[in-house]
Amino acid sequence: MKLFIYDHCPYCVKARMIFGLKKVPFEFITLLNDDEDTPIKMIGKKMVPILETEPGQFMPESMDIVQFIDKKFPPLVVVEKEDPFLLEILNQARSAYYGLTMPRWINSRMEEFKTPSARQYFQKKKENMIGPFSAALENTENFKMEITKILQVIEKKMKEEHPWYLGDKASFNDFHLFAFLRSLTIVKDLPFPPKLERYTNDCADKSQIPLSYEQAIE
Ligand SMILES: N[C@@H](CCC(=O)N[C@@H](CS)C(=O)NCC(=O)O)C(=O)O
Repeated sequence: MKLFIYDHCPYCVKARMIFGLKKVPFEFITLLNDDEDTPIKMIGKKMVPILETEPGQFMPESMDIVQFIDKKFPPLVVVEKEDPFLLEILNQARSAYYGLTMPRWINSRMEEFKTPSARQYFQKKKENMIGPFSAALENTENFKMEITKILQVIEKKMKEEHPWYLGDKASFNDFHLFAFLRSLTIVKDLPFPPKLERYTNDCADKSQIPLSYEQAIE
């Protein structure tokens, strides 16, 4: 099976995670960020992740992909539960989260940004959403403070002895939370509280998705 992704994309992280957790072999293909034709031909819009379930058959939507792969390769490993509190917290983090990550992603070594036109495409599109990247970079310290507070709130919800957000089994929460945390590893000097740091490293190992610490940007 082929999974079409961008490396930075948190939704793609959710889809990649289930393959890693279940050790299901797959090929992932990183599209250039300004390649509109490939995804539009597959699913009618420019959006990833996209899973090619059979040759010529395409499935969009990260959490649909998670459920599809979990069911296709038993036993089930994911509890289909979401904590409304976590969803709310992640939602509150949105502007600081994108303000920190988006202007850094285009300067990373991620494959979807390897051409100047791919970087320009992303910048133009996302600046319409969050405003100028230069202003976001200037606001780094404030965004970091906001995210730090949010990480501390999440840290309090994490139980030391449990590997997953809800306990012993992975749930939808872990897909949302790990995708969020992995994105933030592109930000240099944004320390995670200890339980969350262990959780992030564990999820990365278990799902075989590299973090971005090595290419973190100030
Ligand atoms: N609901 C979708 C959202 C996917 C999504 O928003 N993907 C972003 C990348 S993170 C995308 O492809 N946006 C189009 C673009 O960036 O041009 C899912 O969960 O898969």
